[in-house]
Amino acid sequence: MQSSAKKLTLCSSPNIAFIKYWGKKESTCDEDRNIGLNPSLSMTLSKAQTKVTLEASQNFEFFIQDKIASPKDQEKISAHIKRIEEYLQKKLSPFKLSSSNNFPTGTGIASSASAFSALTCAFISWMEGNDFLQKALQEKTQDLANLARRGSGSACRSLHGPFVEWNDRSITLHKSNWKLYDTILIFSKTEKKVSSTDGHKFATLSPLFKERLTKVHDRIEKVKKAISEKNLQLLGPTIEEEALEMHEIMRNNPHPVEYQTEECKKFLKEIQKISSRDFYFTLDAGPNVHLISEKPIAHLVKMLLEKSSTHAEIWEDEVGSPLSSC
Ligand code: 2P0
Repeated sequence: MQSSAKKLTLCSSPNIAFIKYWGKKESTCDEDRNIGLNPSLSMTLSKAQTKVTLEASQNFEFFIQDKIASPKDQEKISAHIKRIEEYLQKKLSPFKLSSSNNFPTGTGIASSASAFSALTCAFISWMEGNDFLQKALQEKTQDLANLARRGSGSACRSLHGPFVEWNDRSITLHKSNWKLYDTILIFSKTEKKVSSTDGHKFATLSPLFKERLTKVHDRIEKVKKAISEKNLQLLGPTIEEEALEMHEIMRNNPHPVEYQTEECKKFLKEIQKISSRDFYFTLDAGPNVHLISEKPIAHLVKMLLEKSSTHAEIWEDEVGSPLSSC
């Protein structure tokens, strides 16, 4: 992180959920926004990043990917500024905000998580300085998680790493030096047709949703055990089951949504044919496949793409800590 009186730059990475936040509690006030109906657990990435720069200005100005933010995004950012002002009990002095991702946005790499994690930290640091922010991340962990969560639920898991569990209004950090890689196959860069916010609402309407809630607890325990034992053979099948179930809930729904493209489905079929694997897939709300492994596998992935006659851009990422230097 770099900062001076006039300018501050800060980066945060997305996270990939091993156990998904998909379906949220109803809320009647901002404090209750974006609370999952079940606990979730994710791995924070490191190479994909949202970079936020704040520079002193006469007025608040917001730019995303070098363009003036849309009215909808302006509204979301303004609401977040208000949350931070309420928390710090002071008005933020005006700034020009520039936010940019170094990875494709809205395609299944969770850009809202890294964006609202970065914004939360940047706004706090803008007013109180980096030392205050670093201390708050350690000593006011839950306060900051709840602020980020109100911007976008999954953002509370991007404030820390390497593995973060989120349950209702609190997060638990799972420290580990397990080196995991996430090789992301970008089958489509088209923005998804149904936003996550709508997807969350639809999820609870699926006839499969109630049963899912009975299974999540066991799965999360398996994932925690796998992390503590560095046991990929336990982690892998659990996260695959979880990802496939989430996509089934999306399809089997009064508002059916198919996030997977034909190429994505074809590729998934191809890898499921492999009898013993040392890499496992998970999916976000999009057509892109995240392959989790203990070593880099881009060379193998290229061969598998050829074998299944599918095409995808490859993004090689790995487990990381949050707020890494930009
Ligand atoms: C997750 N996703 O756990 C799940 C899996 C997508 C699929 O969290 O409405 O962008 O801003 O709270 O955090 C995407 O949902 O939704 C998400 P909001 P968010 O990562």
